[in-house]
Amino acid sequence: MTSQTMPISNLCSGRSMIVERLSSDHKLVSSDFEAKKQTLVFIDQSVKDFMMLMSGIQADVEARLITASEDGIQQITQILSQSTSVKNVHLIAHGSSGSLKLGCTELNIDNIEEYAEQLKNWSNSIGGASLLIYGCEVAATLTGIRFLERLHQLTKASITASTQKVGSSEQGGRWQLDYQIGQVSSELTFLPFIKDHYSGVFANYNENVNGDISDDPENPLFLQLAAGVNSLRATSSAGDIEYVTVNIPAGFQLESIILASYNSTDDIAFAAVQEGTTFTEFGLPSEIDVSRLLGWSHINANQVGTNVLDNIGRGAGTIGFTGPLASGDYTFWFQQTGEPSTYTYEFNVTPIARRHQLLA
Ligand SMILES: [Ca+2]
Ligand SMILES: [Ca+2]
Repeated sequence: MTSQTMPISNLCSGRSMIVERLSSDHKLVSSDFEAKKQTLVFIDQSVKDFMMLMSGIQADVEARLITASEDGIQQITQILSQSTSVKNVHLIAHGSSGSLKLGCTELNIDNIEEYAEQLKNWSNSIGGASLLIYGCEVAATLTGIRFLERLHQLTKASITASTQKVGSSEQGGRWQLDYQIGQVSSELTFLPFIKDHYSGVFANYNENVNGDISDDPENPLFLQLAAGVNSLRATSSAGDIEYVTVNIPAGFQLESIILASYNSTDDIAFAAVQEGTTFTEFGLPSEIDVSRLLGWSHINANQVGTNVLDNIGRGAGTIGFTGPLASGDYTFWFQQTGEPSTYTYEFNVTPIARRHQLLA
């Protein structure tokens, strides 16, 4: 099973108070949105520094936040239904080949027909207009092109997207979109300081697109986690190991790791974690010093849809932990020693200080 086939409701729970407040604050600022604004920008709350992006939008452009805890397609459909003179719509969200993460849903080649009615409604406001998709590699591979062609048929919008990473050049990204269906004239609507100072790229990690995750415990793949859902899709079998360092930014916590999919005939995969940017304990379980692990757990299909972070924290003989992981660097070791297994982990990052403040 892939994440595309997961019931959408699994991910759309727990409306975030802080996000709701940010969202409504922004609506107050932009309550003068009327027909005269012709460009509408949707920014998914899970992209890095989304508030910096919101603040970097040009004055003649309307920006709306897609909140992480709700169905993004529904949010966009609702806002577009109130917009009659839009000429350009920009979507800024995490992407991968033929896939866009919008709120708590992922719109992709496998589920686009489930959203066909809503996407057809978009054509009432953006039919003949331009849809600019700023998500990494959405147009990459034949899958990406098929996805965009179907999106074009349903929305009747001209579409432009990228075959490459989008965002900071320091992260290998670029701001120009290089794939186009129909005539698209609009430029990126950010103020110049965003291009100079924004440090993120709009990507999730998918081994099918981005390549095998590092087998070297001293040089793991590095992933900068952002607020919201960060997904990691990997395939491993005998001999293939995935080492990945994640950074949880200050002020945020890793609230959960949901096993979103697990495809294998073999149920003995596992996950382990240590603090820091390398993994020091590797080898057969009998050879490693388990007491140096922060935690570990077997991973199997029965855990799909559940939070495996809790299981990892209860690993026998480890340092152990309960509840969310605080900000900092952590290195994960994911492996399947038997049959080829494809799995997707979703790292859910939430703000801490503000949340405590709201609950107090
Ligand atoms: Ca690997
Ligand atoms: Ca792999």
